[in-house]
Amino acid sequence: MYKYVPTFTDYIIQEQRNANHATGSFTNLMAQIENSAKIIASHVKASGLVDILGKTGETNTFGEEVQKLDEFTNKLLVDTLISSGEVYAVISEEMEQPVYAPKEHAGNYIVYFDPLDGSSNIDTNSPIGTIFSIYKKEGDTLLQPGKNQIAAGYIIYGSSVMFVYTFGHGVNGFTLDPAVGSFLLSHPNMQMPKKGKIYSINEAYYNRLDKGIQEYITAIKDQDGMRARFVGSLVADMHRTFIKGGVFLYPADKKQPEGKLRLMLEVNPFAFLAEQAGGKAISNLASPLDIIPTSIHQRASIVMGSSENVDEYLSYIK
Ligand code: AHM
Ligand code: MG
Repeated sequence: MYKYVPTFTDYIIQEQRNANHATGSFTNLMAQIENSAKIIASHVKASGLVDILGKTGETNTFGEEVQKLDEFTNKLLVDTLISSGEVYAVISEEMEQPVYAPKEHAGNYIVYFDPLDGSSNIDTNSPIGTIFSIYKKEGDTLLQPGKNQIAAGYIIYGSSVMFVYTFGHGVNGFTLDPAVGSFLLSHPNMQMPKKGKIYSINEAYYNRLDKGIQEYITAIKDQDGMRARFVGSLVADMHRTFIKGGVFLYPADKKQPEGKLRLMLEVNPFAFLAEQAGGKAISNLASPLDIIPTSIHQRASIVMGSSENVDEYLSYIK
């Protein structure tokens, strides 16, 4: 029997209807990101072939000169967003400097994105993802605290492709139907379990961690049913945390005193999503969303996931 399932397009149009005074700008911006996600997904799928063709210096099946996948995704997103007419500037993890839209078609949004996070996983066929975070322009600055985000999300290129997204009213997940080419609402109102049995940290850095964090890790190993998982691809590790619960940690340590992950590009979008899914996120005992950023590429420590797991972590640190 036929069952109606809303597509991502249906969903954002509905959002626009629900918003007072919506002009369609945000809907257009989201549609551009969604379309880019589909193009990136098809290239990620063909990445094994692109590699082979790359080695021979040939063009790929699209007749394009072969580029490394992360360079390709970066350029695609920059070009798409800048030409959309909806952005004031874009900031990518792949580029040191922001790119500003030309004055004649500059819009009101600032988009931060990591075009292909976890790209060191491409060679091994492990999941990778795109992360994005959207702000409304306020004055000339690109630096706003994460609590000002109006939307954030990620696309995971795994055994299926999913687009997971919040604009501050819960989190919704859409799965790409490859036959039709549409993202279908498969995970409405995603909520993280209150407590999970998985902890996710690069434990090779154990000896460099603060004592409180070491004690916490040692203690949770004794809990019944506790398991460790670490893909090394933030999108994959966090996607699992949304579905199964648990805690993800990338703390600061002796070698990386600021942590590794980027506040604006990785930490804040996931902190926003985690809170919207009923979870918690903290950086140095406070919400990363309150940090006043001083540079677009600054790093921040992060612990996030199911609320009870994060509270338990805090009880060891405080
Ligand atoms: P990248 O942006 O260079 O891909 O690095 C970010 C990735 C995250 O996806 C992941 O959580 C982290 O780096 C893993 O780092 P490490 O190799 O130190 O464990
Ligand atoms: Mg990254």
